Amino acid sequence: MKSLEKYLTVSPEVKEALANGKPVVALESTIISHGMPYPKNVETAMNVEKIICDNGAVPATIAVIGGRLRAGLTEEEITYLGKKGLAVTKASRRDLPVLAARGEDGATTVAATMIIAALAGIPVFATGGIGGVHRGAEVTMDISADLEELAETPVMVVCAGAKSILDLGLTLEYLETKGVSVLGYQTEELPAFFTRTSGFHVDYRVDTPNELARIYRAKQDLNLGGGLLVTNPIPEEYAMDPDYINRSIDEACEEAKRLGIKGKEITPYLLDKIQKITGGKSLEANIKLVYNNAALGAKVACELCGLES
Ligand code: PSU
Ligand code: MN
Repeated sequence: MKSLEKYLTVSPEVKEALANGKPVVALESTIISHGMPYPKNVETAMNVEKIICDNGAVPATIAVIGGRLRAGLTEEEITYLGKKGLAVTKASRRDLPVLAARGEDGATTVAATMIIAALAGIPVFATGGIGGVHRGAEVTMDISADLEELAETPVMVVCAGAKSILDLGLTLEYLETKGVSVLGYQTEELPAFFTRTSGFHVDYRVDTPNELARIYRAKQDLNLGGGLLVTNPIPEEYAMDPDYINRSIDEACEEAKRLGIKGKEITPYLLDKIQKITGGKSLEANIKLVYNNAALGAKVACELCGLES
């Protein structure tokens, strides 16, 4: 498609895989530039790519570089985004046309990564956590564009649930309204990122990558539109103590409120603050759960390629 080529560049490795029906897993870049400090961010991003390869799929890290929507980055490009950190524009749906027209860089959120993955033809995307309905959203109206994207764009997002920096109950209500199935991988309970439990139920428990693939396929075949949310709990051995992490999150949320931090700054602020309050413990858990999601994403992508069409 000519108009797409004007904006989109798919790396040779990813292009080859897609053309030959091989599994590909999309990865976001806000987690690199705004979610973790350098150099851990780059180290983690490279390990995630390796885990995807080890599980039989091709990684496609997604970002906007020099105005081009990119699927599949080199190590140098990942390092560039990781070093530039917060100086890179955090790019969600609204930011894409401006960055593309101006030739600027952007680190893509879950929403923007889904858009570019869908344009490139990649159905599976693995990350850490998604954005959602923020605490106090009944007043601030702060609801992440990630949720709207899940409603509209046909990409399966594998995450570890959502952090309780969000209102998890309202996030689930929003997803229900938008018709997004929330699938718990080998669990009935919505995981809360650092912990395996949250007190909320998922819509369905799904026990195998094959069934996840079949649910995705059915959604496409039925033209239901939109994506799916797979919530994969952090492995037991890396899970944090719920009281400890929830106290740290509450403290971070109070500090953000006191400082009047709002809009797109709030999520990166809270992630950084929680890392500082926990003395880096939350960062270690964060890295481990991303690895776990990358492996599951690769397995689902493989299953999807194996399904009869
Ligand atoms: N939640 C996390 N880690 C993250 C993010 C969210 O636990 O890195 C990032 C993701 O890129 C997500 C974005 O798409 O923050 C959501 O930002 P906002 O709430 O401004 O939409
Ligand atoms: Mn927001």
